Amino acid sequence: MENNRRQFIQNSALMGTAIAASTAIPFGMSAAPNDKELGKLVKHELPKLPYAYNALEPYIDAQTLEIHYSKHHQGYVNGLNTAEEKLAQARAAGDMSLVNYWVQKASFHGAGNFFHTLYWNSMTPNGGGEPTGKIKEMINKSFGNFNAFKEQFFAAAKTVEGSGWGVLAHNPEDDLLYIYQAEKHQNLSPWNAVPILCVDVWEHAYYLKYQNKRGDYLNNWWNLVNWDNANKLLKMHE
Ligand code: MN3
Repeated sequence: MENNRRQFIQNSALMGTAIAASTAIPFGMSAAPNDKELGKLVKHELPKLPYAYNALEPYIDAQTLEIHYSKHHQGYVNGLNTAEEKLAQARAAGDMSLVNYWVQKASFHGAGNFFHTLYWNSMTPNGGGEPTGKIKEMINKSFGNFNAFKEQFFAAAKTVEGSGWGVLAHNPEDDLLYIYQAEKHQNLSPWNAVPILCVDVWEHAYYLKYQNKRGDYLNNWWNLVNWDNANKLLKMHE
């Protein structure tokens, strides 16, 4: 992947948008591959957490946040780096079964890295309350009102089967917001919609404090929602 494209995608994840810069060759034209650039890897790094480990107390405890960020998210970053390195080696060796294996690993860890970055930015110690501005307008347009949205988002996040995410995404085709479930990180993803808010419902996100009570964690999570970030991401799509 080209350096500036990777940087863009990294920045996009930081800003919480999945729109990838199109560096593709226009349809019908052939690319002259630059051999020196092929397979050139740039290491992903764990993005900085935008607040202290204890900043989301009492809703998310410091120990959960520290383990989640420094072990789990770091694990996805490491896994993505490994997968891309092994993928490049497998491609160079022409071993298609290994290529297939490492593409799956890169998808899993890449989506994990993306969603965790959006998750940290979907929360803030000064968050919660009702949305204002563009995101309020879009929620009303897409779901009727804030309470209806809240109910539907909660229901979607609570019922993700196994491990995954509750996701609010903007679909630029009809300019509406949609609620999605993502299983693991990469399954059930609608590729035409851009996530602007997400909540982690893997057990590692809440088990120490809430054990099996995912609904209690989700109820408290509303106190942390970073509506300013959602507004910022919506603005990028205008
Ligand atoms: Mn997680």
